[in-house]
Amino acid sequence: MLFGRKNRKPIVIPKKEVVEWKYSTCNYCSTGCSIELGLNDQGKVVTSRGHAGADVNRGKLCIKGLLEHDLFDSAGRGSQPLMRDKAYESFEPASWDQALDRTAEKIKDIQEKYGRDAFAVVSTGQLMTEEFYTLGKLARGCIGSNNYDGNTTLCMASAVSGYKRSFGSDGPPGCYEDFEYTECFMAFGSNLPEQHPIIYWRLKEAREKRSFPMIVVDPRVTMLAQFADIHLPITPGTDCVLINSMLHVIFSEGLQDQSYIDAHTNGSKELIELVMSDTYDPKVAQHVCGIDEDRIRTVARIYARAGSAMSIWTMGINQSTHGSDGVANINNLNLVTGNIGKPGGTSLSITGQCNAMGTREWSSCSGLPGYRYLENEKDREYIADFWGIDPEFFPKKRGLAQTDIFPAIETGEIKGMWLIATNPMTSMADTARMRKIMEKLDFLVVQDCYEDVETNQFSHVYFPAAVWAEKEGCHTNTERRVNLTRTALQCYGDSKPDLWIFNQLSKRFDNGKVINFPESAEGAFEEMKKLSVGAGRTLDISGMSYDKIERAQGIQWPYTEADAKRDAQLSPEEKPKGASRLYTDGKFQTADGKANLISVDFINNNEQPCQDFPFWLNSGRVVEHFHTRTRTGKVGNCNKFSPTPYMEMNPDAAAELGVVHQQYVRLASRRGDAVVMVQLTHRVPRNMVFIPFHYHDCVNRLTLGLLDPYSRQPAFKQCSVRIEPVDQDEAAALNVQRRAF
Ligand SMILES: Nc1nc2c(c(=O)[nH]1)N[C@H]1C(S)=C(S)[C@@H](COP(=O)(O)OP(=O)(O)OC[C@H]3O[C@@H](n4cnc5c(=O)[nH]c(N)nc54)[C@H](O)[C@@H]3O)O[C@H]1N2
Ligand SMILES: Nc1nc2c(c(=O)[nH]1)N[C@H]1C(S)=C(S)[C@@H](COP(=O)(O)OP(=O)(O)OC[C@H]3O[C@@H](n4cnc5c(=O)[nH]c(N)nc54)[C@H](O)[C@@H]3O)O[C@H]1N2
Ligand code: SF4
Ligand SMILES: [Mo]
Repeated sequence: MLFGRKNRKPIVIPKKEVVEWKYSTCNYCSTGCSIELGLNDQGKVVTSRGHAGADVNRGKLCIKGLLEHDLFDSAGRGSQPLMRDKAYESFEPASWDQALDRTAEKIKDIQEKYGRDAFAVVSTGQLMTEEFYTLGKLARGCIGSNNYDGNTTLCMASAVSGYKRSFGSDGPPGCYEDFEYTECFMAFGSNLPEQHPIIYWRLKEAREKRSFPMIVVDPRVTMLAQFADIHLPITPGTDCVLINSMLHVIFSEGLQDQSYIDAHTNGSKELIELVMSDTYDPKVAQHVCGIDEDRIRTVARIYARAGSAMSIWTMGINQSTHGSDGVANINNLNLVTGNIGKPGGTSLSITGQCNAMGTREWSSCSGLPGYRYLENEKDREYIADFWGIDPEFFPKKRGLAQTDIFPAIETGEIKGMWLIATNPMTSMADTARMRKIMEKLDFLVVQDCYEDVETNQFSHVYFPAAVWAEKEGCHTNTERRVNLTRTALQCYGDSKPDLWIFNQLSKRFDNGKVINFPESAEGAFEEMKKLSVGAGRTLDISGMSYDKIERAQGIQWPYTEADAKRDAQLSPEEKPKGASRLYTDGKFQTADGKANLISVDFINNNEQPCQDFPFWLNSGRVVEHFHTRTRTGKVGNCNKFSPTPYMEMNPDAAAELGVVHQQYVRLASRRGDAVVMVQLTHRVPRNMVFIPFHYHDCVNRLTLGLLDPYSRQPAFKQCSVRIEPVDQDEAAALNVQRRAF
C-alpha cells in the first residue's frame, strides 16, 4: 500500500501476509473487545484487528488492542523457571520440576511451622476465568490457606462490597446498550475516553443519535469532563456528600419514585432522616463537596425527572476511604429514582482489568466459586462435596484481604507468599514500606510473563507464565459478557500457561490427588457450568459453550440451559443472547427480595493539603499505558507517547512557585519522594497535581493508601504533597535510567 505524494518518499506499509485469523478477547481493560489475531505462514502473529461482528466493539480497538500482538516476544519475557536462595543473589535457571518441588516443599515447611495461613496467595484480575477457578481449587482446596486474595482489592473491592450491601449480591446490573435508552448519564470518577475507549465510543455513538445530558463528577477536567454538559469538579473524597445532597433535593421536592421505593426497598426511613438533616442541605453541603448549591439542585432535578437515568463509576469512587459507601450511595440514588434493571436506568460499575469480573465470580478469593460464601455452611458442604474433600478443610470465614496480607507480613504472621500476575512493588501504596515487607519474607514466588517485573527482585522462585493468546480461556467484561480467547501461538520459550502451573503444583499436595484438575481450559469451563446452575442463581453460565461464545462474540450471564434450548432454533446468522440486565423484576438477592437503601454518613478522614504539604496528590492512568508498564512499556508505539514519569500541574500554581513547563521537580509526602517532569495544564485545579501511576519508583512512593473499612480498598486518589526544586541534570539522568527497558 502506498501513501503520500508520488515519487517523493512515499510511506510504505509492508503487507502482513496474514494466512489465518484467530479469535481472541483483549487482555488489557474490562471493555472486553473481540480481537482477531492475524498469523502469517510461519505461525507468527503479525497484526490485530477488531472483530467487526462483535456487539461490544464492532470492529474497533483502542491503541493498546491494536498493538497487542507486539507483546509476544517483547523484551523481558521469562523463558525458563529461575531459583535462588536469597533475594538479590543471582538467579539460577531451573527445570519446572525443580521449581515446583521447591515451591511445594517451602509452602509445606512454612505451614507446618507456623500454621496453614502463614503462606499467602495473591492473584490478579488478568488470568483466564478457568485459571481463576483452578487456582481457587488449589489455594482453598489443596494448600488450604485462608490468606488468599487478589489485586482486585486495589481495584473493584468497593464495587463488590457496595453491590453486596445494596442488592445482596455482586454483579453489575446494566450493560452498554443502556446508553441507547438513557435520558440522563452521570459518571463519577471515571475517564472513559482514556481508560475504556471503546465503551466511550459506544456512549458517543448513542449521543450522536439522540441527545441526552451528560454529567461528569471528577476533580480533574478529564477528557470525559471536556465532553460533558455539566462538569462537577468535586473536592476529593466527598462524593457521598454530593449524593446525599442530591437525595436531599429529591426528597424535599417529591421527585422520588415512591412506588418503586415502597415495593422494592428497605431502609427508606433511615435514609430520609439522614439526607434531610441540615448537613446535607445543599446550602451546607456545597462548602464540603465544593459544588455550588444551584448546581446540586439542577443536577438532582435533571437526574430524578429523567424517564430513565444511569450512573457509571470507576476508581474515583472505589479508591477512596468511602469507596464502598460511595457505591452504596450511587445505588441509593438509582433505587430512589426507580432506575435499576430498566433500559437506560442502572448503576453500572465500570470494571478495571480484563477479567476483574472472572475473578469475582470464580476465583474463590473472597469465598467459594460461583458467588458462594465461606460463611455459609451449605455452600461449604456443596463445594467440598463437588470437589470430593472434607468440608472441615475450609475456613468458616474469609481471611485477610490483599491489603491486609502485606501488613501481616510486616508483623511476622505471614512468612511466605505466592504472587500471580501482579506487581505490588509498583502498584501498592507506600513503596518504601512495601520494600521492607518484601525483604521480610522467608519465601516468595513470582509468577509473571515478564521476568524483569520489579517485584521479582525479591523472589526466591520465578515461574515464567504464558501471555494471554498463548493459552485458552474466558474473560467476563463490565457488562457480564463472557468472551473467549483461542490459543493463537505456542508459549514463549519454556513459559507455561498459568492453568498448567496450577495443575502441576496441585499434584504435590494431598488433596490434589483427590480433587479433579482438568488439563484443558474447556474441561474446567464444563465443570464451572455444573457449579453455576441452581434455583435463583444470577451467575448461571450453564447454557454456554466455547463454540457458542465464539459464534456470538461473547454471551452475557445469566445464560441458562433453557436459554440454550431456546437458541437451538436460531439460524446460523443469528446470535445466542444472554441477559442484558439484572433485577428487571425488582427482585434482589436478599432474604426478602428487596434492595437495601443504606444511609451513608460522611466522615472526613483523608490526609488533607496543609501548610507543609499544600497540594492534593491525585493519580490514575493514561490511554497508551496499562498499569505498571510491564507490557505497554515494551511496546514502542505505546511507550513513545509518555516514556517519562510526569505530573499535571496547574499553570497558576506553577507560576507562584517559579516552576516552568517540562522542568523536573521533586515531590515530597510524609512517606517519601519522587522526581517527575512537569506538564502544565488547566486539567487540574490550583491545589492539585495528578500523576499517572504507571511508572516504577514514582507516585506510589508518595501515596498513603488509607483503607476503606468495608472493602479494604486503598484511597490511592487522596493524600498531600509539596513541590521542591531539583537539580535538572541529575533528574534527567535518573529519568534515562528509569526509562530504559
Ligand atoms: N489506558 C488504560 N486503561 C485502563 C487501565 C490502564 O492502566 N490504562 N486500567 C484499567 C483498570 S484496572 C482500571 S481500575 C480502570 C480505571 O479507570 P478510571 O477509574 O477511569 O481511571 P483513573 O485514571 O484511575 O481514575 C479516574 C478518575 O478519578 C478521578 N478522581 C480522583 N479523586 C476523585 C474523587 O474524589 N471523586 C471523583 N468523583 N473522582 C475522583 C481522577 O481525577 C481520575 O480522572 O481503567 C482500566 N483501563
Ligand atoms: N497510585 C495508584 N496506584 C494504583 C492505582 C491508581 O489508580 N493509583 N490503581 C490500582 C489498580 S485499579 C490496579 S488494578 C492495580 C494494578 O496493579 P498490578 O496488578 O500490580 O499491575 P500490573 O502491571 O497489571 O501487574 C500485572 C502483572 O501480571 C503480568 N501478567 C499479565 N498477564 C499475565 C498472565 O496471563 N499470567 C501471569 N502469570 N502474569 C501475567 C504482567 O506482566 C504484570 O507484571 O494498581 C493499583 N495501583
Ligand atoms: S478498549 Fe480495552 S478491551 Fe478494547 S482494545 Fe482497548 S484496552 Fe482492549
Ligand atoms: Mo484496576
